[in-house]
Amino acid sequence: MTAEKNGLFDEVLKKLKRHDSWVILCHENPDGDTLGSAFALYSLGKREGKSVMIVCPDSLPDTFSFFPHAAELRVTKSLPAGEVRNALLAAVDISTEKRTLANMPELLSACADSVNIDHHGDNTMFAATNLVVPSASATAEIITALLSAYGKGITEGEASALYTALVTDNGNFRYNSTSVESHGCAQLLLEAGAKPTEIDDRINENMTDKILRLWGLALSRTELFAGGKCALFWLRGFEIDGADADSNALDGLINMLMRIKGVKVALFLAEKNGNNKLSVRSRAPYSARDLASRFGGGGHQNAAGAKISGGFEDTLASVKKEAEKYVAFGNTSAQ
Ligand SMILES: [Mn+2]
Repeated sequence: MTAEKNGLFDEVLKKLKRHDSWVILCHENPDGDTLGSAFALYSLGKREGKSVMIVCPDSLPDTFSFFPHAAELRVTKSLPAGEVRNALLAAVDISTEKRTLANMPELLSACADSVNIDHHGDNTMFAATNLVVPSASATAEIITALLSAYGKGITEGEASALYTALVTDNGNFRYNSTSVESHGCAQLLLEAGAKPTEIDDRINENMTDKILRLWGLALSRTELFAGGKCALFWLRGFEIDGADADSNALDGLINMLMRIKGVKVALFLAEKNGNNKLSVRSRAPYSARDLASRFGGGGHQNAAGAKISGGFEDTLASVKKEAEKYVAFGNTSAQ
């Protein structure tokens, strides 16, 4: 598996074995990958009798409440430095220290040691050891390899969490990140007891009618521009709140835009807590990451996002304008 070929794989494995205390971090607005990968690691730590903590700045979406030890997630925006003093800080699926606890600089210097386990190509390499494998379709591939190499097996609960993480990040093996290694990882997880149909029922066939109607509202606003290469829709904060949407209720919605024939760049603007969250998807030759970076964001080549402050209407107009320019001029700076 690719992850094992990374020169830092063994170093991370040694650090996990050496430290008796792990503080595992997830990213904000947590998705299946950060949570499934982190809970699998947390469960291994528990089995090994380590002192483990799993921390996320935002709460656990209901969909993932079947993960092992799900009720033990500590939801907080920051941690007292004293709580990490003797611990290995393990960041899971976090591309930048800005996407997790607010006092990361303090925690990184206070902790006994730190590892950063991730697959984002634009990872800022903020930890002491940065095991970043951009070819992995999910951080779950790296965590699965670590658990296998650790030598204590993978439980059925861990396999279910990791399989969820894997398929939510690679779109059920549809995205171009899907590789031989993704399927190799799935094989290991199925052998360890993961049940694809049960997991799919939990994560994809589990929507409330309110959320389905919210998706419908967004879909009804679909707008094509830039000669049909760009597609966009949007949702206001009160609409999202009115549907009791939690942080993953809108996951996958943007992909509906990519189903339109000829669309190369999809954009979804959602208002959240007075801020604007932009999601971007792309097909070659366009880069979602490049476009998101124009708004201070980042992510993967074909799936990225940005947080944009300012009024909703103005932000929507500037997103459209910037996307139009980007598609017209591509990666050149000719604007
Ligand atoms: Mn991921």
